Amino acid sequence: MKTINKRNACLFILLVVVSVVFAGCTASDADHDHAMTMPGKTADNPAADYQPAQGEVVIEIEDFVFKPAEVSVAPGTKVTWINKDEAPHTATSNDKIFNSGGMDTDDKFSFVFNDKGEYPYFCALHPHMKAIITVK
Ligand SMILES: [Cu+2]
Repeated sequence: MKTINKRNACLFILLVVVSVVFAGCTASDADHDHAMTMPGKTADNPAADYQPAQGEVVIEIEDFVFKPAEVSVAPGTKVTWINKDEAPHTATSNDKIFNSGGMDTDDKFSFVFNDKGEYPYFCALHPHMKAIITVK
């Protein structure tokens, strides 16, 4: 009887240890999943702390580059630029259809593209920064 109790106690401790280890793993996995599925933090969304509306397209300005530089959208799509650089930038349409004006760090500018066509644009402060929106 005494032996069995000892054995049961050992099994119980083993079970507790296994449970704690398992729970620890599960908890950290859950945290990891949670971080990965938080809105605006998915890998293909460059704007980590911005939560775009459904169908909205986000273009991040980073390291003096529009990312992505070429975007195709359906008519009626809202496009939002976010400046992630320390330096100010603009999103300025070649054809003067839209112009963000100067955007400081984390500033945003949105434009809804209703008409099909090609909309090349650049940064008025750094004209070598070029990109294009295609609406089709
Ligand atoms: Cu710029």
